[in-house]
Amino acid sequence: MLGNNKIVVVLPAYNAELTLEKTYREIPFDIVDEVVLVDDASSDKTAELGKKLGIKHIISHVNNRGYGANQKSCYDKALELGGDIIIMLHPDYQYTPKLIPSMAFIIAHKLYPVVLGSRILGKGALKGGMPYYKYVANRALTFFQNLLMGQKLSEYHTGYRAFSREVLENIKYEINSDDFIFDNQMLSQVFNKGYEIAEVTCPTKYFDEASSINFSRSVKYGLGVIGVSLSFFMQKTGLYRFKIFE
Ligand SMILES: Nc1nc2c(ncn2[C@@H]2O[C@H](COP(=O)(O)OP(=O)(O)O)[C@@H](O)[C@H]2O)c(=O)[nH]1
Ligand SMILES: [Mg+2]
Repeated sequence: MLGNNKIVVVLPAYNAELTLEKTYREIPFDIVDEVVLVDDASSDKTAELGKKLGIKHIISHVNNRGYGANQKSCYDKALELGGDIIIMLHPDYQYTPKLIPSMAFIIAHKLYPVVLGSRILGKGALKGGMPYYKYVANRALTFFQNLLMGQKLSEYHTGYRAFSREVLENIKYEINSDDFIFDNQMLSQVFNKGYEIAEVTCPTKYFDEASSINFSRSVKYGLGVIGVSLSFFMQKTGLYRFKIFE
């Protein structure tokens, strides 16, 4: 708890057996109340390991439904558990759990209702081994998206995100894509509702188990980001109405 806020950490997992324990052990349990692990039909022993570690809330998808679908299960469960502050952390040990208190405090003190751990603030991304093409694409897509959405984030693509309960209750994340573009749709929904987003500098590590998205999936994601940005712009200017922004 932080004040009267129940803190729930959600771990959207896919083949995270090699990194789950390391990630889990660094979660600051002095303030974190509940951990939710959603296993998207991994081919390794992610769910079994979760049980062994003592994670109370484990949801196993019967079929592989995708990263967006995984997060839908995460947030549904976190809300059901009565979470006031919900923090999504990838169980691939790419982002440090040690930032959870900082992110949670910003929300608990009602400074901002959403906080992102940014790899682009500071010089962490390239130093941490982010592939150069991903870095350049990240910067270019972020520039384009800021322009069309009238915002000034350092990046829209981090996998480290904290939300207040109110935000999750007020955006329709359930109608978003089941694929990676879910993340980007969600941030555009947050901005569409007029919420502000804070960012904290976050170190990142790239190693084999922490990064599996290949070039062609990245291209698909990049095109999706352009689509989301254009949709937001058209919605705001009244040119068209999109379901995700209703
Ligand atoms: N549910 C689900 N998650 C996936 C799938 N592929 C990757 N992920 C997860 O999506 C997140 C981001 O993928 P990752 O390969 O780490 O991307 P990168 O770190 O940005 O290069 C990680 O938490 C992965 O476990 C999938 O097919 N289904
Ligand atoms: Mg990763």
